Amino acid sequence: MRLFRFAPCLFVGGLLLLGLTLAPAARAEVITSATAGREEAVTTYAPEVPPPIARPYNTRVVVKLETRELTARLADGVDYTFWTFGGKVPGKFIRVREGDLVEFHLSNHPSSKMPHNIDLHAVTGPGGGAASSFTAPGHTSVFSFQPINPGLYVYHCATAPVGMHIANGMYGLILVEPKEGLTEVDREYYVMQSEFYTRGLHGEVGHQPFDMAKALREQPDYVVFNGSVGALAGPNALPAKVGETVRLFVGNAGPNLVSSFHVIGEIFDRVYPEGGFPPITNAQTTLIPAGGTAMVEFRLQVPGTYILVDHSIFRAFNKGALAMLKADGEPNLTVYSGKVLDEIYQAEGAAVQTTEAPATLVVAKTRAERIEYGKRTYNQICTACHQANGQGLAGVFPPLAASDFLNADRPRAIGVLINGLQGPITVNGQPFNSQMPALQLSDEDIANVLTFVYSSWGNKGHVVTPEEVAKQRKQ
Ligand code: HEC
Ligand SMILES: [Cu+2]
Repeated sequence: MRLFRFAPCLFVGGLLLLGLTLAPAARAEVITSATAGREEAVTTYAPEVPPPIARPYNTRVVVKLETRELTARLADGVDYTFWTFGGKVPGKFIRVREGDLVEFHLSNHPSSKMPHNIDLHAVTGPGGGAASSFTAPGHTSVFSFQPINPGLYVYHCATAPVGMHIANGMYGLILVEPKEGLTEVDREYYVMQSEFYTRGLHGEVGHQPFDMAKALREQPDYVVFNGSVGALAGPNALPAKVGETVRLFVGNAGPNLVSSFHVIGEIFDRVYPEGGFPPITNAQTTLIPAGGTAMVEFRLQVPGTYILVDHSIFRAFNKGALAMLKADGEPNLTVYSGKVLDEIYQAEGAAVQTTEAPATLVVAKTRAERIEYGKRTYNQICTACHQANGQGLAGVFPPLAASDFLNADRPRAIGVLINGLQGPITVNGQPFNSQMPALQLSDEDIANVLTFVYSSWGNKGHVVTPEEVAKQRKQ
């Protein structure tokens, strides 16, 4: 039965390839004649994933993807000119069934400056489709392939200079569902790691061009999930509920780095290493090669915010490789008492103490700018511990919102930001005895972030200046 349905597809596939060399009228006819058993693929932008494939047979699946070059946000205050599959980074998620016949249409938007193509790792054949899909601006290429091996695969542009096309954002994932399907889960999400090499340092504001020298040295300024710093953090955290099972389709585009993918506070019940089969069980961190994938599954037993990181940890806390999954639901105090903290503390606690001020990247000219830049620093660095609205975390991180400790003594607060803080303190009547690391912020950054904190959440509204911080640093 299956074979019977499938055989005409192969035949039509052959015709299609042949059709490409024919005149336009003949080509149109060949493609329409294939409409029996033909459907258009559902494709989605990250973090969404197309629904599981319900049909128990193979068919011809039409995938249409458009390459586009556009300028968008890489981090707060930082723009980058991305080259994309589908207008966003990462490119659209494609889902097909093992044994289907994929009719691939790659269109390059007329406004593009570059030709582009696609190499899908799910393709068996030289170049993974690259040569057949080489497409000039304002053109469309069509080719077909049969995804023979089930698994989760990376696709990327492979037009020279290949590294540059990938570095600029040209990648995505294609899932080849096994014939028997994947196990049922409550939620599926699409997460893809990649690096960006910018002329300016991490956080330097304005439009940042690609830096080839840094790419060659493999020293990215940004390592991110889903194309920008914070794409999956704070209000963009992935939602879930306690009791649900979650499957993450995780890709690593590189172009250079290997990812040590980890979810802080979760253990992967199952990992499909390298996006293949069968799964392994009970893994904490999974290695995802550049140009590779993993599928990870876990059940949520405890509510809270789970932080997705590349456990090469400076990438997470200093370069952007940090995403969040927020699980709502009832606490389970047996599984987790709420008193013990995961690795954020250890990793950050390992920071080296220093009294030297690092270079300043942005200089605020007005109080409003100080607050704006300070808010960015807060969201990048402080939220992980003091939480989004400065409410802190009972017993672990003191509140910054309406904090009597903060408001009572400004030089002392500046000192906390310069040197970190350790030992017992009392904030708003609650005792804390843990450690805040020295965060190596510049005088300007400390002035900005404290001005922001002082102007927020019921605090007293002081403006802190870099001069004041410099004076404090000398003591
Ligand atoms: C890695 C977690 C962590 C990060 C990141 C962090 N802090 Fe803290 N912070 C702490 C802890 C823990 C304490 C309490 C230390 C103690 O118990 O002695 C603290 C104490 C403080 C205090 C004094 C107590 C209070 O509530 O007023 C201030 C002010 C403060 N932090 C500001 C900041 C700011 C601003 C940032 C971002 C630039 C920041 N912290 C980043 C963990 C952190
Ligand atoms: Cu390209």
